[in-house]
Amino acid sequence: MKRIVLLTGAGISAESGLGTFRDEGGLWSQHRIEDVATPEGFARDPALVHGFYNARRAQARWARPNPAHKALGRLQQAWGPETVQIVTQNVDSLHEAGGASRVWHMHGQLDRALCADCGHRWDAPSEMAPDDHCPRCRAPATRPDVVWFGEIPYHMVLIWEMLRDADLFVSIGTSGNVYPAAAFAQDAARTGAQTLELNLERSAISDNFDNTRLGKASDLVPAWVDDLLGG
Ligand code: BV8
Repeated sequence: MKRIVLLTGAGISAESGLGTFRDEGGLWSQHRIEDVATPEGFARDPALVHGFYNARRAQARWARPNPAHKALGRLQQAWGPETVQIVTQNVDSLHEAGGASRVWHMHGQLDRALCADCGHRWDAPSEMAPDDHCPRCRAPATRPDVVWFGEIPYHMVLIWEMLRDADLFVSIGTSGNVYPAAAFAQDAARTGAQTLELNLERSAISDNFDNTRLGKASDLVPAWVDDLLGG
């Protein structure tokens, strides 16, 4: 069985109603990255950043997995999480809701909270605020458990090992603007993986793939999974 590593981005959740970042009207057209997705922005105005993530957490609560999430869940259930590794840049939980049993959230998760003082993690409340206290150490140092620009993504050593051992790397719904995720196709190809991109339009990294298929994730991904599973 091939070892498949999948990387997903905001585009796989677009048809579930969650905004992407860099498309027309996307999140980065409504907010400056420096203000809401950096540690410096959080230090400057924690209420603004909590408000940004509270709004996304509320929106994500109503979102439902689309056929692309469900197809990847079907594939991971059929071939197992060791053979089908799902790495996502997304902080929503739609892969899990779509049936995936193991997902590596390299940029963290909306529904988790982190204490910047003691490192404790817990399920985030629907609304977080600057004067919340850590349930373990009681410090007023709580933050969303997401990876901001300038911070080190989660699970990187494991992800690079998976890319090294992959037979196939598939990128779905990402513009390829954010590193280190944007380099994963090259990382995997360096040690012999085939690479496939499934995206609505050509991305900043399309030239790094053996094949690129353009279209909506909810069309492309189920068709690709059905092909793999023999229809
Ligand atoms: C790090 C927080 C060191 C959570 C996010 C100069 C050069 C290279 C790199 C850098 C540089 N200067 C700084 C850096 C590093 C920096 C970076 O890459 N900056 C960029 C802007 C140049 N990266 C970092 O700081 C990272 N940390 O490098 O640490 C290190 C690394 C490894 C080991 C040790 C040390 C941390 C990056 C994490 C930042 N946090 N988010 C949150 O709020 O969500 S990033 C943010 O962008 C989200 O996580 C998002 O997932 C991610 C990527 O965006 P996409 O998912 O691709 O979304 P986008 O809107 O861009 O694109 C959507 C795509 O979907 C489009 O192509 C569209 O066509 C397509 N689409 C739309 N609809 C559909 C669709 N496709 C299919 N179907 C559809 N229906």
